[in-house]
Amino acid sequence: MSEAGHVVWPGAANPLWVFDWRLADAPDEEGIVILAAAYRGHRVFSKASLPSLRVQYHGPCGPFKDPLNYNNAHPATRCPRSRVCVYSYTGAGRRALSVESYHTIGAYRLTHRWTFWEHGVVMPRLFSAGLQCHFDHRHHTYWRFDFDIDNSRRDLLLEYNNYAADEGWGAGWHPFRTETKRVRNPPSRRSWAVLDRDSGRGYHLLPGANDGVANAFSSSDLWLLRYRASEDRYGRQGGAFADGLDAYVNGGNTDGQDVVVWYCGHLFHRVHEGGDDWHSVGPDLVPLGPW
Ligand SMILES: [Cu+2]
Repeated sequence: MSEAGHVVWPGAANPLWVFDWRLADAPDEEGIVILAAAYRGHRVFSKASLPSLRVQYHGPCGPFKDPLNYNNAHPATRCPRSRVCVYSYTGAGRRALSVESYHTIGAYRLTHRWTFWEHGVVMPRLFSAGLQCHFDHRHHTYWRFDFDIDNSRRDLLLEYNNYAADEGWGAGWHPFRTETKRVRNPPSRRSWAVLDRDSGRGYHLLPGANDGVANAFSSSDLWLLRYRASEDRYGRQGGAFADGLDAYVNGGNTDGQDVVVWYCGHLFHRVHEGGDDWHSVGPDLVPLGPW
C-alpha cells in the first residue's frame, strides 16, 4: 500500500509551491518523497527523500537501519484518516505548508516532516522519541536532495567558509567541480549552496543547530555527487553497518552538471533524558538569487 498526492499551494490562482508526494511501502522505504517540486514556477528538486536512517548505540545494542515506510506509519490526531498529513499554518507571520508522517518502529516514535514556506525556505525534519535500548545513541538521518534548479542541467555546488578568499563567487565561497564528501565545521560557519549557472538561482543549505558532526559510524555530513540513476536506490541505500555512500564518490564532474546532494544529520539521544523527550535534526534550505 502507499499514499500519494499532488500539492498546489496556497491555491491554483497564484501557486507558490507545486509538487507531488508519495509514501511507499517496503522495499521502497524512504519516508515521504517529494517529487518535481517547483517554487514560483521554477524547479527546485526533481526528488527529495530520506532513504536511510541508521541508529548507532554507545553500548551493546544495534546498530539498526530503520525504514520509514507506509506500513509503519500511523494516522495522527490532525489527520485521522490518512498516514500522510498535509496542512497549512502560519508561523512568525508567514504561511507554511507541511507534509508529515508519524511512524513507530519498536519503541521509537518518529515524525518525518517537510515544511515549505511562502518565502521559499524548505525545512526537512526528523523528530524522534522513545528508547529501544537503555544507552545513549545517535539516529543518523540521511536525506537525498536531487536538486534540479530550473532544470537538470548546469548546476554547481559551492561551500562557504568565513576564512576562504573570493574566487569569483563572493567572499568565502568555493566551488566543487568534482564529486566530494565534506564534514560540518561550525567555527567557520561552513554551509553549502547549489546554484544554476544560467539563471543564478540556487538554494543555500544551512546545517541545523542540532545536526551534530560526523563520527566514525557516519563518516561524512555531505556528499556531492553527479546524478546517476543507478545511485537512487530508494530505501535500499546502505545498511545498519554502512551507509554505502563513499562508493559513489569517484571523480565524476560536478561543474555545470545534474548534481545530487546527500546530507546527514546526527540526532543524539541521551539516555538520562528518558524516552519522552523529542529531538529533531534537519537543515534549512534557503533560496538564493532571483526567484
Ligand atoms: Cu533515540
